[in-house]
Amino acid sequence: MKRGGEVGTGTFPSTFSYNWGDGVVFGNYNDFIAFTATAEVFAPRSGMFEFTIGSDDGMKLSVDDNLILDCQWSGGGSYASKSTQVQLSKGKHQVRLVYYDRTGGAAASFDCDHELLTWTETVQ
Ligand SMILES: [Ca+2]
Repeated sequence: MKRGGEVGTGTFPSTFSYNWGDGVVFGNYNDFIAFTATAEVFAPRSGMFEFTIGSDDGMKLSVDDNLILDCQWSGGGSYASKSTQVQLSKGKHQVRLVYYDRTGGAAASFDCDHELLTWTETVQ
């Protein structure tokens, strides 16, 4: 395996909770694997919105390039999760997850206020 090499791309559903255990995380890789996942969300109003991430080993969550959650990034270990609330203005926002697993079990989860993932219909 090439350190820092890209081994492929994929997609996740809007929210997810995977527990790969000791098995394959992606392709043929069950250890020493990482991913960056990006998504765009739409805040239907200005206000506070909740985000939750969970990981084995580590994960970080950024919104509009601001780090808002760090879950075991330096340390890792068994699965743990963290939540926070963030003030968002009405409109589109960029969400970015970075995840890694070293060895042993692997798990990754993401959830947020479902209001951010709801289609808004505009009748014209
Ligand atoms: Ca692990």
